Amino acid sequence: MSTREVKSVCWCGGAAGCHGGCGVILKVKDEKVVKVEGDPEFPTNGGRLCPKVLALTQVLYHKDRLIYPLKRVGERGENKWKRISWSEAFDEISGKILEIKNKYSAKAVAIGQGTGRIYSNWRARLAYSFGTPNNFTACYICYCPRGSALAITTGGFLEVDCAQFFPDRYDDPRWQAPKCIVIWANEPLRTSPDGFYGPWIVDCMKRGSKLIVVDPKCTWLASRSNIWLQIRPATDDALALGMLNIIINEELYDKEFVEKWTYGFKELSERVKKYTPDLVSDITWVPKEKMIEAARMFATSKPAAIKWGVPLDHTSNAVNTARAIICLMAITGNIDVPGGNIFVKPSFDVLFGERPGFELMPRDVWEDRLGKEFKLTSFFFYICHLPSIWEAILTEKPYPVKALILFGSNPLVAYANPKRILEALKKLDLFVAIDLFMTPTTLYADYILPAAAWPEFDTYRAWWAPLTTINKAAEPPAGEEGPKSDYAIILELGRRIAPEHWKFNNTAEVINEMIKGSGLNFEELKRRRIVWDPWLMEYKKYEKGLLRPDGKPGFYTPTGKIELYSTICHHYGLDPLPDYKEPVESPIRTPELVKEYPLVLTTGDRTWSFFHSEGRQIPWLREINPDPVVEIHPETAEKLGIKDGDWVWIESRRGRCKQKAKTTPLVHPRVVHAQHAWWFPEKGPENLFGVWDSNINLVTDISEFDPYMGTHCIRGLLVKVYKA
Ligand SMILES: Nc1nc2c(c(=O)[nH]1)N[C@H]1C(S)=C(S)[C@@H](COP(=O)(O)OP(=O)(O)OC[C@H]3O[C@@H](n4cnc5c(=O)[nH]c(N)nc54)[C@H](O)[C@@H]3O)O[C@H]1N2
Ligand SMILES: Nc1nc2c(c(=O)[nH]1)N[C@H]1C(S)=C(S)[C@@H](COP(=O)(O)OP(=O)(O)OC[C@H]3O[C@@H](n4cnc5c(=O)[nH]c(N)nc54)[C@H](O)[C@@H]3O)O[C@H]1N2
Ligand SMILES: [Mo]
Repeated sequence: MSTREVKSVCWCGGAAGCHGGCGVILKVKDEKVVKVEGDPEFPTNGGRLCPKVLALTQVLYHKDRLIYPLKRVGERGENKWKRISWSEAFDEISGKILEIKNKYSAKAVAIGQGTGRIYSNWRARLAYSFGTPNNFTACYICYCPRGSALAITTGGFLEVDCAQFFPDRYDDPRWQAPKCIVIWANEPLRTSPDGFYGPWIVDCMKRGSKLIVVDPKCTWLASRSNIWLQIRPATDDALALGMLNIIINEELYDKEFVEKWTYGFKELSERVKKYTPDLVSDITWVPKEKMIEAARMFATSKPAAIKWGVPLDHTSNAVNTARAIICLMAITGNIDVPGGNIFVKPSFDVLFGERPGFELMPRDVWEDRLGKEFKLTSFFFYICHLPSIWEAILTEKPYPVKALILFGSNPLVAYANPKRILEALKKLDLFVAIDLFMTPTTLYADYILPAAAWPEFDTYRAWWAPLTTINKAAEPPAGEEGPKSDYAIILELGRRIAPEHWKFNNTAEVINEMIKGSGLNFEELKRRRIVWDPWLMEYKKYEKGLLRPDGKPGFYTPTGKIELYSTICHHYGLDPLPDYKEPVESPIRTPELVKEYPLVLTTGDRTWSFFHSEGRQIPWLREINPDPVVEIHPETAEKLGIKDGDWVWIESRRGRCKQKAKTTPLVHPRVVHAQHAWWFPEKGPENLFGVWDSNINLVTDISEFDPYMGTHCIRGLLVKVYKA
């Protein structure tokens, strides 16, 4: 048979879960994908692809891929399974869920996932429609803190304007390249996070954008920046407040914008007074002169934009850090202007319309979600607080949680304090995992349902992007009996556990319902391939009445202005102004620990080849990054008697793990960068796939929570490193 081509857009279920949305051409032969190429005509990536997508065929047809539904027959973790049919699986699982609901309540069933994925909204709808407020995602430590800070401060979401919403991109006359881009705690080239395709930054540099990079490491972008601020991990809050101090003192802010469109400037000015360049330099290790230079350059280059990253969410002061950075965008008048930080949303609101189902959730039940004390989990994302679930399982406080329905997540490697998480998994009455591969986490499930990968089903994408279709190119292995899309799994479970809300005959009907805001059905959309939302092409939407449901000019906040002083926080009794807090242990907060633990740890800088814990069994990807790597400065290594390539222990007060030292002058002499989410498929289930060997989350902290959001420090902690 000849080879046919299917044009599509890649996403998760196949080692490339990042959120960029690249156009691809899939070559299909005998109902199998045999090759993937970048689509040169697709406006997002223009033909470029990363190694994770290029390895697609090794993922789809890997010998270890889960093919059939499995039911546990041995002890938890013993790896003894029985193959069952899909209908047995759905009936047994839903029967048990309903039993638990009857015995306890719907709250005793937690339904959630890891990072944001293709099916996020349907999956959340499953939880709401069933009646449990315990809808969780990794989002509580990823984007949600920054997103909620945006929501309460500006009423919407902001992203750097790289002409991504114009069909003719950089050639559109309405667009202007940012004169300055601050890359703050982000490595977009490797990560393309949150609907943003990282290489656009390089496209802008070619069009004149100058860079300021805030990163403890000299990244590729830092090495090409005008100013690189080599910050101590987890002190970004202090730096942002210090830059606000300089910009306000030197009167470099946009007076007209501040006057007309912001609320609480006076209070903010008072708050940042104490964050003098000298103090902030002592806190952050950033030389005072460089900080002043960066503040001046950012404030006087117009337009300027800030591209931020997830390390900002990884402290116990995440929301305030984000709010301080949003204040920088706002007081310099860079909001929603060409080349600034522009308002974004899913095209045609296809994700935020009626369908996601929060309206199905009774308010009093919602108010009883786990971790309800973290008020900002209830803005836009409507999630509960994941660490509170583990505690509720173990302590039955404030009420018991007996069942966990877990889509696409590997908590035993991805989250802090994993040994406690394991105790929680073992205590469940029902644990269902939906995944493509057996992992340390799925090993403890009662049922494992095999998920299809993105080339194996039809769906769509609209995350801060034009509306596009993701097109089925091939059957999953084993056809009908084999993996099903998460959509199909959700629909089948929904039909059984919340039938009144899942009256769809098939997934195609649900998709049409979800995209109806575009005025198209899936088949029409597929023919168009890409549909641009005119709302996303407008600038200064706040002047045009495009941001508020009442159609009035202004922002969708209680005061109608950008709230530098947050009335919502005030209402909740939380500090309405951003402030600084040291990480839970640090040279400043716990100086007594420095003697034993002299180095500052940051974790999780993304690699080219892996998406979190995925890809370790994929030959092409593992070849690029065969071992877990901790980066350490050559002088520090020498003092510790460590040579490049040595296995070393990284140890905090909480635990230790082993990684391979890579000496590099690109990191700060007092900072080490450790990779996260390591496990070793080749070590086998009998050794729990080596889940405790190199797992940096044995070292990270969960003892102190951000009062707004419940984040905690997985960066900026104190450690010692020694030869193993
Ligand atoms: N290849 C790949 N891509 C991914 C992912 C993946 O696992 N692999 N994961 C996806 C997900 S879910 C996310 S959230 C995003 C995250 O993607 P990013 O936001 O880019 O986050 P990181 O790669 O963790 O870190 C970015 C940079 O922050 C620096 N850094 C570390 N600690 C600090 C700090 O305390 N302060 C400052 N200023 N800088 C710091 C690091 O040196 C690194 O250069 O990537 C997404 N894309
Ligand atoms: N120390 C430290 N820890 C961190 C971070 C850090 O920087 N440092 N980063 C944190 C962040 S930002 C995040 S988002 C979390 C991520 O945490 P998780 O989302 O829990 O981590 P993943 O490894 O992405 O888990 C993914 C599992 O989902 C499966 N999967 C992939 N695609 C699909 C799909 O389409 N359907 C289904 N059903 N399964 C799928 C994969 O096979 C894999 O087993 O980790 C966090 N953990
Ligand atoms: Mo993330």
